[in-house]
Amino acid sequence: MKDLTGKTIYLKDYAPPAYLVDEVHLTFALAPEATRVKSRIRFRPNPDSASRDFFLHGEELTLISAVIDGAPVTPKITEEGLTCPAPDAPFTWEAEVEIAPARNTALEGLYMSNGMYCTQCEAEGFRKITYYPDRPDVMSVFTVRIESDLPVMLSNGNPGDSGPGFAEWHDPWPKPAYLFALVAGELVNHPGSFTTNSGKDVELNVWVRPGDEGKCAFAMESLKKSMKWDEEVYGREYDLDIFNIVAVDDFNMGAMENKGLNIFNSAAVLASPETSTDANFERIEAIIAHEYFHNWTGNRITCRDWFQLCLKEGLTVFRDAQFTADMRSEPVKRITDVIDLRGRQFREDNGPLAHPVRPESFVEINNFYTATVYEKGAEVIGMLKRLVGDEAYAKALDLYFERHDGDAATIEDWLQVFKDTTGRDLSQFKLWYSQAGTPRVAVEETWEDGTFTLTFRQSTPPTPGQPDKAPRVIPIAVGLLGPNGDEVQETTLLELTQAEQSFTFTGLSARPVPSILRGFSAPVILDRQSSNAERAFLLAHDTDPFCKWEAGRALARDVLLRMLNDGAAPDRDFLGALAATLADESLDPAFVALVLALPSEDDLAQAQVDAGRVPDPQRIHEVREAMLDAMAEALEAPLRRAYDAHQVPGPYSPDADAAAARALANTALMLLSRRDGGALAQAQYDRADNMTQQLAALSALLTAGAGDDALRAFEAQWKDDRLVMDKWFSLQAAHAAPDAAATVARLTEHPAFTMKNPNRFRAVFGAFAMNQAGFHHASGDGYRLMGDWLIRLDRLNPQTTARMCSAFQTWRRYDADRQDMIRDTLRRIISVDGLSRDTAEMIGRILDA
Ligand code: 0A1
Ligand code: ZN
Repeated sequence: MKDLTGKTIYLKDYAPPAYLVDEVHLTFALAPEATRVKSRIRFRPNPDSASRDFFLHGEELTLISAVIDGAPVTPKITEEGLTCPAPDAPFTWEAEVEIAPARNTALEGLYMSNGMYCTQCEAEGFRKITYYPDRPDVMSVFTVRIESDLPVMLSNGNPGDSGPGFAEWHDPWPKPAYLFALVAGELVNHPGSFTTNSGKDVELNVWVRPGDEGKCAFAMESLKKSMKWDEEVYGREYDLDIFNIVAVDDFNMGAMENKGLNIFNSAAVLASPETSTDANFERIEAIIAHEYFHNWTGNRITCRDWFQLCLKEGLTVFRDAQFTADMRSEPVKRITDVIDLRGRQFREDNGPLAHPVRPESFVEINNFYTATVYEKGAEVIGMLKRLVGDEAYAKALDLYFERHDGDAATIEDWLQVFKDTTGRDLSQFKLWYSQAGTPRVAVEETWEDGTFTLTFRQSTPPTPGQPDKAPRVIPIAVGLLGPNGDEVQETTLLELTQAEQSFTFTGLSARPVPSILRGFSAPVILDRQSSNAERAFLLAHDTDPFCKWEAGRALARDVLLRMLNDGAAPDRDFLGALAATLADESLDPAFVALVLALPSEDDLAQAQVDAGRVPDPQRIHEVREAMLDAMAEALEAPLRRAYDAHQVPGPYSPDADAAAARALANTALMLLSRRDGGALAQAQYDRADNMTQQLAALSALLTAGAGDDALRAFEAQWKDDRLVMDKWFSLQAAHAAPDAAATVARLTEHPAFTMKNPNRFRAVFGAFAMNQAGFHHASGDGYRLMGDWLIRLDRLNPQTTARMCSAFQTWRRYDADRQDMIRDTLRRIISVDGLSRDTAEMIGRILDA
């Protein structure tokens, strides 16, 4: 394969910067096609570096002038930046460059979205704004002046002078360039305020396009809750006079934690009962919290280099998960996080894109904002907390904040505070940061003379570049149940450190049933031979909500696999266990809904691969559908009762209890609609006054084959709301049908389809990639269509294209025909002239491994 992937950067090559920056002054004269950026930067030689090579990053910039200490200079310019002789003493650099935000479709650097100027600088976007040492270990104080006729002009920090045609901002806290932000446009704000624990008043604003001001209240409340929570739980206060959030429609990710000026994908901030589902509300609350929490874990303590990305992301995801658990239901949050982890991170860890939580090399850092860095990174923190205990965790965090405030830190720094707090040797634990792959833990049990023994064996399969793996420390939370279902051993933490290790429990009067990996205490795959009777027993009796749900899930997987592999009929005992769960009124309805949800088609495909089979996506779809039909038939009466009993009266509220009731009612509706031709769903559709009810009804109508009218009505009602129309697109692309590729092709011809908006592109192609039977249809039409569109998108937006390439990461699990067709598509993409470095790296990795 020809090498299109460009230069590889290695962690081991880290070298400190030659020059540090004390102060930056930036002046922006905004114009869509020709924005002028003037910079005045105070540099000083870094005493910790022997190098005096003066290099500034810069890409796609037109240099107008450059001056050092008042004297014009002529730097040498390459595609990556500039070099220039510089004094071995403090000096002032002044430069002016020109950029064209209106032509920036990559949405990195300074760009325009619906007439509004905005920036995205993480990870390496600042170099598209001006020449600068664009690396996170260079932290500086920024002062910004914006010149334009637009009414609202924002940047980081606190507001300074402003007047007609200009606004100034000053951020007193040193920060790396990736946290720089600028916004200018015709915006309106939803104001609020917060008084910190030490009595400081902070002005809060959510800025949106005119017309969206009615959708800001929930984000504002979420922000205040986050600020309070971080004070109460982590002792962290906000540190500026003002905190601004801005919603933009065109954004590659969810949101960005720029200091004092968070920029959000509008999908992650705008909320109203009519236009947002319960899941949207929960996600918005979590993302607002995530970005806010970054103020301490990311901004005040940042990363030394991009290999340390998990230092801020793993910790911040862990903190936002704790927050959601506190605001809502802890068990439900844990179970949904595990479903997500398995669906995205385990899948990544098991294929050609596998990489350690702290990668050791990359070509394009934007390709490493992954489920592994974020979600597995958060799991690693959860394990550390479990191993050292809550109290030591709290102490270690206090020490982390005290010791590293203002630093650009590393994973070594992070682990050192735990070592210093607890005296614990964390060298084996550190393997979680360096070894890729999901450990498999096999467990066997014996019962002899009143002694119960659990023997664990761990192993991690090879991953790209890492053939052999050493045993890790794996915290395994275990409880034991007696034959009558009572707990005879409460949760205890076993520390597995060897390849093979046994633990015994004595003093038991009868052979217990073990409940293993409680709370999903480690991100591993547990292999345990168990009977379905025992699984049903655990589903009925386990006191640990995660293991209780997991028992039901294992049961479902087993009966589905027997249907797939042996042509078995839907299992009566399984249906009985579901009926018992439905009848148990002591359970949280959200939990019941999770038990009723079957493993995804992708999960089943992976389960088949694990059993040495080649998955047939079409057949998996049919079998899963047959099981859903059987559930609808066997459980009709209790489902109907659950549906009726969980209608939420009164005006819509997004709180956890109301959302839980709707989750169960809508799960019941999906099943009931398989048998009534969609009558109940149509009735719900017609009376729905909120998006959760409306969308669930529309989806149920599609399942019932009776959704055409509702789809038209929905489009007519919501054609002017971009975020709601994304749902309309995505529901159709996700709906499995033999001609799914044709449906998707038709959707791309809809006047509202556009490649320029990442949300819209993902609504169609992201949903299609999740539609296993449609995307992997034997004709190969799905692969070709996806390939065509990724090639087109790459010219506009490399980042989003590269992320979408992961649709192909499981390709080696399929039959030879499908593999050939996918390989052809991947080769077609990688041979495109001028393909981006982002996409080239992704396709190269997917093909090579
Ligand atoms: N740091 C942000 C995520 C983010 C990363 C990269 C971006 O552009 C390439 C944008 C946002 C977060 O964790 O929320
Ligand atoms: Zn983050």
